[in-house]
Amino acid sequence: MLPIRSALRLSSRFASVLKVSSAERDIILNSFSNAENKAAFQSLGNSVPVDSLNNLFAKDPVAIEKFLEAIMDTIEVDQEKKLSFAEFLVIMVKRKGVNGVQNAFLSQDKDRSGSISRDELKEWMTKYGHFLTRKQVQTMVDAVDVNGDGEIDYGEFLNLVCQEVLQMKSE
Ligand SMILES: [Ca+2]
Ligand SMILES: [Ca+2]
Repeated sequence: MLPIRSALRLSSRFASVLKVSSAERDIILNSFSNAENKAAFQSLGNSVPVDSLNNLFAKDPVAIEKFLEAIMDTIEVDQEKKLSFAEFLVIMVKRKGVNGVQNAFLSQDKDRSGSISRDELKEWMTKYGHFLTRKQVQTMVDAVDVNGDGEIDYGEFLNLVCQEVLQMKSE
């Protein structure tokens, strides 16, 4: 069972600026699919504002998939300790690859709207032992909802995994 508190860390634990090593920078840079995004990323420097990175990745979801595939082998997750929802997703990517995560995402999109609504997220979290109030669910969605439509789409979902990975690397 995962404690509620760890799920809620999602919204508060992410630093607003990430320190990125040169190796990680290269991986991220090589992930972007066009010169415009590459240039925009390069202009961010070595301390990357999370919001800026989010916005770039939101415009280029394929870049997140590439980035995750490239960086996953370098990630170690201590699976004995209690996991947050984001850490759980990272482990899923490690085990099943990015496609495995896409399937997991799609399987929770019950109404096939292409995104996870608050109710769908609430149900998903309940399955993993997180019983969340409406307000808690809203906080989680707000933390990853880049385009502000109140739901989590696949790009935003990948973004969440990506942020967690970068956070793990910088700890
Ligand atoms: Ca949906
Ligand atoms: Ca959204």
